[in-house]
Amino acid sequence: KVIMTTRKILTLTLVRNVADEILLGLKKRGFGEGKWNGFGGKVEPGETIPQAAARELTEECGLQAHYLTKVGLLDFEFVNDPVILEVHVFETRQYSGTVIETEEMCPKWYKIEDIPFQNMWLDDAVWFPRYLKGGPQFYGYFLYKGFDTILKQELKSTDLS
Ligand code: 6OG
Repeated sequence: KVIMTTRKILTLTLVRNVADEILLGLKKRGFGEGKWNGFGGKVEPGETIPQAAARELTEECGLQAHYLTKVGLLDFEFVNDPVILEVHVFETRQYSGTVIETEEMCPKWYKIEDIPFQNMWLDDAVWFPRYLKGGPQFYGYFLYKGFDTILKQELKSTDLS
């Protein structure tokens, strides 16, 4: 049996402030509703991936990123779903603007030790510690069955160049 898969390219941006806190948003609607996450969404035609990351950040929390660093790449598969989500993870520490609540997200700064993993995607508990440690870029693969079970996972260092 031949199974065709398609990739959906998404961004996910983590904002760090000078106090080393991280900005997360509580997703108010759509995919991942009710979960805390970084900011991001689908890359649109004619747009580069970093452009999409910057646009989504502004749309979802009001901030303008002046500098985005690629920190990781995550692939998500769901059992019985041919769509693979390819999520490009960025960090910004240089940004301007005022954090605002939007239709999509309710943003809040978190101290590193208070990150609400219980109310986030399960994969976050796996790759966030690696991200927070700094160091090399990471690649993660997660096979979900539904939204609450991870059947397979992989996390390794990589060079996204
Ligand atoms: P919209 O569909 O709202 O973008 N995203 C995930 N993030 C984590 N941490 N884990 C997952 O596990 C995710 N699946 C998707 C990518 C969805 C946003 O949610 C992220 C986008 O930033 C399955 O446009």
